[in-house]
Amino acid sequence: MSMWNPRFERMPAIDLDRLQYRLAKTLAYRLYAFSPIYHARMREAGVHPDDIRSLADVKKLPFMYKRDLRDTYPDGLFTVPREELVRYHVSSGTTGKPTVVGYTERDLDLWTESLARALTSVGLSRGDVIQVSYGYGLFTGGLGLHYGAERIGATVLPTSVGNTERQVELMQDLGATAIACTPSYLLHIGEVAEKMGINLGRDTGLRTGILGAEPWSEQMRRHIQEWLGIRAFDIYGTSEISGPMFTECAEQHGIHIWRDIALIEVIDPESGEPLPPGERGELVFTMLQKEALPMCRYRIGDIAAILDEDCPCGRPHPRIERITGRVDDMLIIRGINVFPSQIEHALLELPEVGEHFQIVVDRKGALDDMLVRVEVKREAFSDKIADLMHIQRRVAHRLKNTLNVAVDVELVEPGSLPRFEGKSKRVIDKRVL
Ligand code: DLL
Repeated sequence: MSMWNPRFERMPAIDLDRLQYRLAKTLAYRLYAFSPIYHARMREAGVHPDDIRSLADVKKLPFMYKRDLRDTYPDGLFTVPREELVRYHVSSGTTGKPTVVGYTERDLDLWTESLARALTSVGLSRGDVIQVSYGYGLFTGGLGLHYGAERIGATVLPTSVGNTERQVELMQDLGATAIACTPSYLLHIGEVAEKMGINLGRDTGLRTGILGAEPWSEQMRRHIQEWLGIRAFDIYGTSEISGPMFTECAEQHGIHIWRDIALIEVIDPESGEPLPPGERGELVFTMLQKEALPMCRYRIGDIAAILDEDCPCGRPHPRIERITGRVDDMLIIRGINVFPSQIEHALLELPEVGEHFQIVVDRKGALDDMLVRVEVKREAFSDKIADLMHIQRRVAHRLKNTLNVAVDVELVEPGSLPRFEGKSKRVIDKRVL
């Protein structure tokens, strides 16, 4: 198995412990000296960088939150002078002000290093043609993957999003072996290709998908792999930690987080207390080497668990399980917590319906009400009402079993729900809270 940077990827755990401790302590000093907000927060918590005497002491440091970035818009959390910045990215977010992130030259270098390791770990190298179909521009996906792919010596095809027929033509003509995009965009590309009479697996050289930027399920992976004849890998990151940074390795089981780059914890989102490996909770990231925008104990808002076992690939870097959703996209339907990813999981187990669905949440009186609209597969579509009602009952039954709450189901015609080029928007929340 090839590694991009064996020195770090195979570093013994004991050395990684020492390295993380030193880097975390340096980070605490950096923030204490250069971040007025975090300085104040440390004083309030009664902790000084000198108090960090072991790796475990990192837990004494106060949390950072997404709202800190918004409250200090645009650059109140930056710890370098403007002249040191070589790039900005901006994340639109769903509510309020966007978040602005900045990078020094070294920050970009480390981001690219992280991706070079990740792309190598999924089996890509010089000789591969990587089609980057994440958006280029303010979003971190396009440029992030672009430089990562160039660093490993692969050939980049920077198609960005949109103009899907042309994406398919170029993929064929230039022999793309890998594509990086959101899983929902790959579904769309696959459908458009089929309309053009092309099956991506059979008629192109495509072998690998680097898919992320939104939650997706194991069922979706299976579907994509079987339908398109490729291996699909999960990639994770957020603009606040740089952008897309970490992927699964060839084992396809959990995303490796490089310990020399980030220290991760999983906490109970209510109490803030640490949770043991294997338990799901809110991910907390401490970025150990970032210069422009150092994030320390950053509550990223995503829900995952740290896997307990060592990875057969031999890298002593912890893995996180697939992200199931965000603390803030959890829907509470009549007191029960529901994640859109559970719905995807359940629907993909039913052969009559497809992967295209939409969730409409509304409030009737004091009660939350959820409607799941799902496309029936062309093969299962029928003009007999009785057939459709049978499918509808099966879907409703399966969803109730998975979610523990009854939801309404509406079947819609194949191809009638929106398709997405970037992140999908599956939830329509009509509640006025
Ligand atoms: O989405 C960075 C990225 C680009 C990741 C390309 C992967 C590939 P943001 O726009 O800041 O950055 O959005 C970050 O997207 O907090 C998660 O909620 C979600 N997310 C990202 N990757 C995954 C994934 C980019 N693999 C937010 N699974 C994160 C589930 C993901 N959710």
